[in-house]
Amino acid sequence: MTDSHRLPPGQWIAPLERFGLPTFAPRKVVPPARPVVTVSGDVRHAAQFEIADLMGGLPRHDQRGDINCVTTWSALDLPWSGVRLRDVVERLAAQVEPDSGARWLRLTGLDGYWTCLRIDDATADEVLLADQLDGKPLPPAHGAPVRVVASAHYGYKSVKHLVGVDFLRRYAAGPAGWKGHPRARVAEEERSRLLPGAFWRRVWRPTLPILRRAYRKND
Ligand SMILES: Nc1nc2c(c(=O)[nH]1)N[C@H]1C(S)=C(S)[C@@H](COP(=O)(O)O)O[C@H]1N2
Ligand SMILES: [Mo]
Repeated sequence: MTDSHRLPPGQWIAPLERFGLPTFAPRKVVPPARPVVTVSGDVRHAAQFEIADLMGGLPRHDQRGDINCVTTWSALDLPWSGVRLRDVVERLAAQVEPDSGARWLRLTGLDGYWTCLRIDDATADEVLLADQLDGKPLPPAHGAPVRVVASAHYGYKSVKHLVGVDFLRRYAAGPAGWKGHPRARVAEEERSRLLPGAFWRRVWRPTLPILRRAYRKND
C-alpha cells in the first residue's frame, strides 16, 4: 500500500486523464484480442508470453496507488487491481534466464513508448502489473490490457499497454531522453537526470495546460 497521504514535493492533486509525452498523444491504442508480451534483451532465451499465462495463478492484489506526473500533477489513491510485478519478473526470469549482470528492465507499450526501471525498483512490494482500475478492466486510455503502476516513481515509469520486457545490463533513456531520470523517485524529486527537480517543476507546470489540451484533442 502506498503512503499517498502526503503529496510528493512540487505536485498538485488532479483527476486521472490520459497523458504522456506529446508525440504519443495521437497514438491511441486498440488493445489486441490475445495480448502477448515479448521478453528479450540480455537473456539466454528470448520468449513470448500471453498475458493470461504471465499473470495466471499469481496472487492478486487490490491496492491504492498513485500516478505522479513529472509535469506536477498527481492522481492519488486510485483503486488498482493486478499482480505484483515482482512475481511476474520472477516467472519470466525462470524462463528466459537473464544475464547475471542485468540490472534494468526495459518496459515497452503498444504505442511504442518505453522506459527503463531498475530491477530492484521494479520488484519492490508495491509495484503492480494492473489489469483493473475501479473494479473494471483497464480502459484503453489508462493502459489496457495491462500496465505497470509504480507509485514511488514518476508516472513515466508506469508503462501502459505493456507488450515488451527486456532485461538489460545497461540503462537506456528511451523517448523521454534527458528529460527523464534513471530512477525517477518522487520522494527525491528525481524529475530529470539534469538539474534539481525544483527547477523542473517550474519549467513543467506552465506546459501542463498545453499538454492536457494535446491529449484531450485526441480523446
Ligand atoms: N505506453 C505508454 N505508457 C505511458 C505513457 C505513454 O505515453 N505511453 N505516458 C506515461 C506518463 S508520462 C504518464 S504521466 C502516465 C499517465 O498515465 P495515464 O495516461 O493513465 O494518466 O503514463 C505513463 N505511461
Ligand atoms: Mo508524465
